[in-house]
Amino acid sequence: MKDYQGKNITVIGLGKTGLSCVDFLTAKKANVRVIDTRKIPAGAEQLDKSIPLHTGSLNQQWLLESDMIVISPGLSVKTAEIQTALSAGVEVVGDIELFCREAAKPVIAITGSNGKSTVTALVTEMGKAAGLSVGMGGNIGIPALSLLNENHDLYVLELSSFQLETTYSLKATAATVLNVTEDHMNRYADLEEYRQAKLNIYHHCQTAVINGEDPLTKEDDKQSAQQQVSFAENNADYWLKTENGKKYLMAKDELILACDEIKLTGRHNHMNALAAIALAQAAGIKNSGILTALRTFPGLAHRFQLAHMANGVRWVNDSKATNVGSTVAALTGLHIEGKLHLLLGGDGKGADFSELEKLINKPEIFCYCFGQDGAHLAKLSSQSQLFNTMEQAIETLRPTLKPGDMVLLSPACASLDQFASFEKRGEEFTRLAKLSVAQ
Ligand code: T26
Repeated sequence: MKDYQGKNITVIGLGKTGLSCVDFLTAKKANVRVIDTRKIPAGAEQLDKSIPLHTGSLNQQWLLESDMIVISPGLSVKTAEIQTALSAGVEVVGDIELFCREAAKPVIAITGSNGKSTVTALVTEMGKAAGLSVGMGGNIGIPALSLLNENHDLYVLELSSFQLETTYSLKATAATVLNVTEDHMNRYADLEEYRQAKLNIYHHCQTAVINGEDPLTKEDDKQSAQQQVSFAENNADYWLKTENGKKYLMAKDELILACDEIKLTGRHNHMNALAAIALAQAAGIKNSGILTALRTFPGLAHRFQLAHMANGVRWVNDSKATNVGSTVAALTGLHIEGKLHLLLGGDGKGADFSELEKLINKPEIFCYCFGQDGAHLAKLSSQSQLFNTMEQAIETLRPTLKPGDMVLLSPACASLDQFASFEKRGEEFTRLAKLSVAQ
């Protein structure tokens, strides 16, 4: 369905994305109703009073009266009321599906357990530096539908596994699953179910960009991309050449840039850079733009960001580390002169934390655990302390800080048990970090 005029369409889940769906569908002259299971949903005050709104539960009757349901990534398709509507023949899609049916320009699509926002922003900068008008959106915080009618030449979308579960019409020019490590086990039966959602990104794509070091990112026979390229340190199309101890980003035999000429640091970021180059080249972005963006892109807020430096202590905000793989990436190859004071905690979403054990049991690492899964995390290492809140943890470690130390918030958990979002958690960390100068 692409002609929505006169159709009864229920949008489930408000917030920025739900509002973008309402705007899009009302402009298409659909009869729109909105449901949100929250009593007071985010964005309710911005919803036009003429749009019927049901809150606090799912309204099964409204769902069954619908020609189509547009479901938020925040609500599981497995929910009984949604399954009942599906069984009754109601079409259930997400906002990304609506977007894909309309988009008339090439789409670069990016998913993965980690690095997807970084790669999305970097590819966007590559396109812009090459002179294109680039519309960036999706899970990165800008609803994809809000990009339509902005006259872009190219779209770059960050897509979550939840968004990919309800997307059918994506035909990306280039698509990648950057990596698959455990996340969202509170919503998936197992890693394979989560992976299968992510692999949907390759369906009907022109070029699949796979991670040569992560077999879980390879397409299976259900997807069938026209072409496949790989990124990895060795034996890949996009790779890292090492010469006299110096590393270089390579595209086949072509030298792109020395790794020390890019602002992103760490091995995982070299992989992110290779993936971005692969996607950009597959979409025909000129090398001049690719090089400019690689040289200048500073990385994202809340992603291993230096929040404050005082008295020789670095305070690093990696609040975006909402899963174990992300914290593993932060700790791998990290060199610190003094001690590392690591803040861990929040909602682990049913994760297995054991991979952290070998990385955090080191003489120079001290763990400060908090939140819903704090006790679980504190058991992983001998030098750990348990607190209720991140603030209490920081007030305890603050007097012990010495020049050369690092305080790192890389919590391996979602923030939603104690914060509105990982951004708010990162802002709170930064505020507390900056208190350290005032004495
Ligand atoms: O910010 C953090 O700390 C962690 C965020 C995670 O671990 O990745 N987020 C999610 O898991 C997640 C977030 C999953 C969104 C899906 C979607 C959104 C959009 N963000 C979130 C909640 C949309 C709707 C809702 C809630 C709804 S919708 C509905 S109906 N009833 C709801 C952490 O309660």
